[in-house]
Amino acid sequence: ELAYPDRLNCGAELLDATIERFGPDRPAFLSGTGEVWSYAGLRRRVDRIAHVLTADLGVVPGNRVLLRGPTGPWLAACWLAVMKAGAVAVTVLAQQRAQELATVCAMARVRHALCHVDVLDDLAKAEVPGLRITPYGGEGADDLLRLADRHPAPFPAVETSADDVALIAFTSGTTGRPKGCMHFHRDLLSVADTFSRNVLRPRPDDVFAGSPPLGFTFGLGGLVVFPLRAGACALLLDQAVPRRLLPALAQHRVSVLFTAPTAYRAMLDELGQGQVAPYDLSALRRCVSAGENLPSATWQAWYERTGLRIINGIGATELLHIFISAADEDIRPGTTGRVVPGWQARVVDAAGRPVADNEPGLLAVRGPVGCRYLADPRQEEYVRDGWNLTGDTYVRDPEGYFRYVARADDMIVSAGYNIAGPEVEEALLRHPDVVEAAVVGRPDERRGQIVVAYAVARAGAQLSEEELRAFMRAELAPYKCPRAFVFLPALPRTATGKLQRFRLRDAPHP
Ligand code: 3SK
Repeated sequence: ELAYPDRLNCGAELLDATIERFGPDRPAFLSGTGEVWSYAGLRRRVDRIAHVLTADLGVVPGNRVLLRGPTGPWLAACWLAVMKAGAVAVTVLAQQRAQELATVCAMARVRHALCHVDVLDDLAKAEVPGLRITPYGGEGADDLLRLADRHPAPFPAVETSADDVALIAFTSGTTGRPKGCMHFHRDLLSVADTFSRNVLRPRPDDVFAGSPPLGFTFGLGGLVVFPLRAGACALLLDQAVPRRLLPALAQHRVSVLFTAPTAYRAMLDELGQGQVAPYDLSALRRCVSAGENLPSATWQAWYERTGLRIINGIGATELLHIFISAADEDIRPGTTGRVVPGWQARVVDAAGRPVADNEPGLLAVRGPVGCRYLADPRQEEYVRDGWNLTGDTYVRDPEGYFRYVARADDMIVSAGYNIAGPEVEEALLRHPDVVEAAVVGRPDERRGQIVVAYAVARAGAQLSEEELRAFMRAELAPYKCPRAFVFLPALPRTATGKLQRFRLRDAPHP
């Protein structure tokens, strides 16, 4: 049971309390350009920005402040300053365009924005009424960092309540209609004190890195909240695409990696099959995968290539971070893991009744963080009887392991058979020349739906439809085998890397 005091500021806990516990001189953040920020240096910058927010910009507790910029120490410092100032951070992705930003700002009633100069244009074009934009990372006299230099540190954190809203994180899910998820100060600590403390088990000498952006709670947790809570250090890389991630992991002796299955596959491609690994990954001890289902073929290939056992997990923006996972000897490849201590999970039917073990049903979760949509009627669909319905179909086995079946709306019904798209995708990925795969149902007069496979072939491979069809026949029961195959150069994904199957379903039929 997690117990936090009524007065709690997560920014103060992550920074000031960590400094008290571990001292000020340890490294907190590294940047891709070789900067090293100690905890003391980070606090100095955070406190000065908090002074700018409150004294110069007139931000008061509860004001919503949009944060927009490339992943890096300054973006993380802005987030911590907003926390310490008692304001509410509204996080977005640097790739989001004017129209999307206008929607988010209107929904969250954003009045202030701290925006990196490189991505100012789209925010300016959004023409948000009454929005005051403060740029950072530029040369102007009005630049946040200039303004910050004029203020002294320290900044005493605003005494927020544990259940004051600290963060509004937007999710467009895989369907494209944004929802704002409100999270409290205590929520941000509780994900560190459940998944991170109990499953990941970081050490103060760890160096974290990864690809999810800080505007995605997977990245905010994995690259800011978890390392700071543990007194560890995070390498904050802009554009952490697999090609750049691997050399960075070696160069900075990264020990904890957060990324998604697609990136593990792309890194495997980069690592190749040779006897000698092209990058020294000897410091790496924890590899976390979430954001999407991790096929066992990917888990196995990573294990064979690196000797490291991927810690799979499922999380949600609605619930902030990971709630089912397993590490070390508890890992069962092909499953997501067991419920994280501090959380509860079960599999239910459409009426919310628990189904028997080994039966598929909807995943229902509850724990220290709950879904609180910002004025959205979809709240009633997500939360039923106090349980959060994540929209995933899962099976639980008698030993408490949860196995992913599909997103509830990704089940394909063909000639009366229920077919889980991810199972067919896993089979496609077992072909050595397939690097990415997606499977959707296409309406069909005779069968209701047919299975259509979309595949990305390895660069240079001569993979034909006939060969893939024959391969699939050897892998799966005939009713699950795709009836149509489409080769694409890349699959459609959200800015956070999630596969958008609806775009394949809605695309004109090949
Ligand atoms: O959306 C997800 O898949 C996710 C996974 C892990 C942690 C947080 C999130 C939002």
